[in-house]
Order: sequence, then structure tokens, then C-alpha cells
Amino acid sequence: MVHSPGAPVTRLAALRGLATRPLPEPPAGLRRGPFREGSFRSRLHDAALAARLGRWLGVLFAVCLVTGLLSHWAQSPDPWVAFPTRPVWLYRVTQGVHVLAGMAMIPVLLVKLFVVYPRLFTWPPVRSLLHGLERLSLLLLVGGALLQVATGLMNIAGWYAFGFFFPVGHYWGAWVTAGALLVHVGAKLSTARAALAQPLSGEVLPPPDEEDRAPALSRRALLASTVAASAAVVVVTAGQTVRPLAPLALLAPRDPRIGPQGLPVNKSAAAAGVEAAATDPAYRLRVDGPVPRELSLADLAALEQVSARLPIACVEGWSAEGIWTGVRVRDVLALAESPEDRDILVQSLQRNGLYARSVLSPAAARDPLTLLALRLGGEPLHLDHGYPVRLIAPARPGVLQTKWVARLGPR
Ligand SMILES: Nc1nc2c(c(=O)[nH]1)N[C@H]1C(S)=C(S)[C@@H](COP(=O)(O)O)O[C@H]1N2
Ligand SMILES: [Mo]
Repeated sequence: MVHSPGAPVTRLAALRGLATRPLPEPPAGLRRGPFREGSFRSRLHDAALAARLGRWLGVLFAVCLVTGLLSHWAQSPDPWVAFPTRPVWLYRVTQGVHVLAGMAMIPVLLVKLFVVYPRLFTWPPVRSLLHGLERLSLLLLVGGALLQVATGLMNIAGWYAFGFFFPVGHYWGAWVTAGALLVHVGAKLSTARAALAQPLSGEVLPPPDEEDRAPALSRRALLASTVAASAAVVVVTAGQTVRPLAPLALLAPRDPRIGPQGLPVNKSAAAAGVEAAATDPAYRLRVDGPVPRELSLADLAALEQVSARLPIACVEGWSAEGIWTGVRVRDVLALAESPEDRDILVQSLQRNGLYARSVLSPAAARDPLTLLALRLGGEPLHLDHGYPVRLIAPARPGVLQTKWVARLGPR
């Protein structure tokens, strides 16, 4: 080996040689069970099929990553740049797409794993250092992808059986999976290109040497049914956010039409422990600022009332629109002479819980459509929708649309 500091190219070549140098093959006696030659006979374990499924997965993963990062940004309490507040349906669309793309991934991921799992038992298991590293990255890729899909699915079903805070785990899981995917694509690029150039056989082939066995499915038919399953999942889930599809929303945990005042409820007043405080006639909205204010419901009703059609767009993928009526946050803050360039902390009557408070960026607080709603669909707000006062703002994740507001002011 050459060790001259002036020859980085030679050193790189040496490193490359080390990484790709064949490792000694393990004794053939260990080659048992699924490691034996010809253990997997189905013609569906096929590179051309794997590459096509992989391409689909890559597209869906990219959509999930981008929309997921947007959601992370929208929920960040301290963003460099505030998440935009227009169009008002922005978050509704990005998060709806996020959940749908994640759901669509499930059949494709499962079929892809079925198609490629025999490769788990390649022989020798590790050919070189580089090959070993690549196989290790597959562990992260498969583990990460399954974890992302499973935690996402559990989250939309409201089943928090995992021992970590969902947004944090799902966020870091995404980066690990993305990194492993990048390595995978890099390692497989030329193989995948060649496999994609091959036509996908529509022929129904029996396993080799078993010409008399009844074959089941062609590769093309498996690909087509996977895509169809994926599309079907989308159709029976999309109704939780796309109204015309609501009657088909068999898989959606939420029907956007069902709930008090025609809108779903994520946490009821009883569950939040706010029934007494929210219905107390002594309720006053506290507004912090140089001239602190305490406003009764009558005071609020005497201010200019604004109506706007705005969606509640839950991170779980369901969304529904309502016509909200109430006062502008900026008008209320002006009464307390609160400065216009500060983050605004909104606090609920709810004592505990992650969603008992939220932060409005200065731009969101100034937005003429950022409201403290008193009415929904023309009626006084239902207790479960946040009576007496709830925050409703454009292009804002549902988790930040604080209900039963007790107090607001500069953070
Ligand atoms: N105080 C408080 N506000 C809250 C919540 C909560 O648990 N506590 N849940 C949030 C979530 S996750 C959503 S999606 C919306 C749902 O509003 P809705 O129940 O009126 O449909 O309220 C948000 N506001
Ligand atoms: Mo939510």
C-alpha cells in the first residue's frame, strides 16, 4: 500500500480495495435451510418486479418526507420563518396528502418485502466490508420504513402503544429511513436501471423444474394488483378529508360529517376536564399586554364580529370546514396594546395536555382571518368545539387550534 500524503487518489483506491476485498467464505456446512441454493422457487422473487415496486415506494416516500417536513415546520414553536397562512387550506392539503401517501405505501411496501426477502439469505452472507455495510443499511431501511408506517398508522388510529412522543419518533425515524434509502438507491442504481429496462413478464410461470405445478400469478399481475390495492386504500381513506368520498371512507378513523355541529371532535370538554370552567358565568378572557384586559363574553360580542370559512385540519389526516364567527385576535391584542411583533402564547382552560397551549407567530397573530371564534355555523360554539372561545386560524395544524381559550398575550 502506498502511504504518501500527496497522493489522495492512491489512498482512496487503497481504501476502496480494502472495502471491496473478498472476505473468506464461511464453511459450506453452514449453508442450511433457506441459505441452500434454490430455496425460493417462486418466479415472483424477481428483480424487474422489485425495481418497479421500489420506484413506486421511492415516489411515495418522497411525498411523505416533503409533506412531513412541512407539517414539522407548521408545528414548530420557534421557526426561522413562519409557516405561511395562505392559502387557508394549505395545511389541510399537505397533511391530507401526507397521510394518504403513507397509507398508499403499505401494500407496496409489503409486496416489495415479499418479492425481495429471499435475498436476506444470500450466500455468502457478507462478501466484503462494503457489502456488509450495505446489508446493515438495509436493516435500517426496512426497520425504518416499517416503523414509520406502523407509528403513522397507530397515530391516526389514536393508539399510542409506543414508548415515545409520536412527532419526535416519527420525525427522527424519517431521517434514518431517508438516509438508508439514499444508500440503498446509490448501491442499487445500476442494477435497478437494468431491471427497469427489462419488460415485466405477464407470463404465468410455474417454479423451475415443477412444470406440472399450477402457477398462480404473473409478475405483471402482481404489480397491477399491488397498485390497485394501494389505490383502493387511498379511495377508502380519502373521505376523511375529501367530502364527496366520505361515504366510501371505510378505513378512515374519522368521518368528517359526524360530530356536534357537523364537525368531528378530537378531545371532548369532559375528557379535557374543562366542563365546569368553560361554563362558569364568571368566565373572563385574559389578554396580556401593557394594558392587561379581562373580557366577558358580552365584551367579546360587542367587538366587531368576523365570519370565515376555515378548515380544522388534524395531523391525523382528517379535516373539515366550518363557518366560524368571532373576533380577530389582532383586535383583542390591540385592546391590551400588545406589541405587533411578538409571538403570542394562547393558553387553554385545560390544565394539562400537550395541546393546552399554542403559539401564534407575529404574522399569524396579525392575520385578519386569525380568530377567537365564539360561534360555529351560526350557532354558539358547542362545548366540545371549545366553548366559550376557541382559536381558529388559516393554514394551521389542528393541534394548534386551541380550544377553551383562557388567556393570550405576548410570549
Ligand atoms: N385545549 C385543547 N385544544 C385542542 C385540543 C386539545 O386536546 N385541547 N385538540 C386539538 C386537536 S388535535 C384538534 S384536531 C382540534 C380539533 O378541534 P375540534 O375538536 O373542534 O374538531 O382541536 C385542537 N385543540
Ligand atoms: Mo388533531
